Amino acid sequence: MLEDLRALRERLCAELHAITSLRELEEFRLRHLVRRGTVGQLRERFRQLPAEQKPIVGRELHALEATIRQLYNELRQRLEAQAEEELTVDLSLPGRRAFLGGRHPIQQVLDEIVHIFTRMGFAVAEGPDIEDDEHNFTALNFPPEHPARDMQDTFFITPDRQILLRTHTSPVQIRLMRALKPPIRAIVPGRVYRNEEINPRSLAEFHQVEGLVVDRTTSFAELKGILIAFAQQLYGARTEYRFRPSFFPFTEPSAEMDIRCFLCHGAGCRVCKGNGWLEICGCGMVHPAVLRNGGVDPETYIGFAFGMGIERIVMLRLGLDDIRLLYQNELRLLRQFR
Ligand code: 2NM
Repeated sequence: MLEDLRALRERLCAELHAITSLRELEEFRLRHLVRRGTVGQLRERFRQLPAEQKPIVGRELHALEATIRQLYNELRQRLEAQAEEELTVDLSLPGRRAFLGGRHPIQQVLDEIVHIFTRMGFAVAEGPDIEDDEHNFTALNFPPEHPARDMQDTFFITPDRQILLRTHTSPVQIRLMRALKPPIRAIVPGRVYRNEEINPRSLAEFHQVEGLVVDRTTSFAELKGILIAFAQQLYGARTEYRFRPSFFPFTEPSAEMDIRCFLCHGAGCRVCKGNGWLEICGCGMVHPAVLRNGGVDPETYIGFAFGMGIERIVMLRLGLDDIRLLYQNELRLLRQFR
């Protein structure tokens, strides 16, 4: 039996040596280390030995069992530690990129316009969205019965129609003239409100940038020069333009600036509605009555002003055919224009 025990020790050691998983190790335990297993059967044989053989064989059997159990326990600890390591995070894997968002297309165009004008020496001014009739209409030379003062066009806040949501950023220009001594050279970006039907081309809330220059010596020629420089920076250095006579209550004379349609280059298309030109900006020399209402002497000072809608520029640039797309916070759209 001593020979058998030595052979068995060799075999079990070799088996343990070949084991690489906890599953195989458990199979080893069930095969050899339980009462009905190999070791259990050896004990059974040991009991039936003649008494004089028992001391020697007993010592050998005990040594075999102790050795195998120790090897078994060491291997088990090692495999368990290894399994745990496999479950933990692999820090060397690349991370998942976070979506950081970005500036809204309207804000991007606003920022770009503000940048072009600040490089030409303009300051940036802002004012309240809630205004009174005096700043929004009266001081700007709108007559009492002007259609803009109609409920259909303006959101009034008080029943007497004295407090309202500004319909343009021009009331800020009145505030500027009253607060500052000329020369004044400022642009006013901001949100404006009009009681309009909501459809693919118009919303009741939108954005404008207006500009105001007041100085002793300025001119319609300087107004044109500034708007041409602006248009060629925003739309491209070779952009063609034209000025057409127009009318606004707060400027005289007044004009509208058009640029060549960049889609059809004048041939006529869907974007320019067939006439080859895109209307981008209104402008004019500030009416003497408006200068006076702003506390500026029209005998000493000359002013010019201009204004443009931002959403229209964004739509032309991005090729959108529905203004409402800009206000749906639709990430599939916004992600394309970061
Ligand atoms: C426009 C077109 C023409 C304008 C006039 C003034 C003010 F206050 F100085 F009189 N601010 N903005 C103006 C002139 C705005 O927007 C289409």
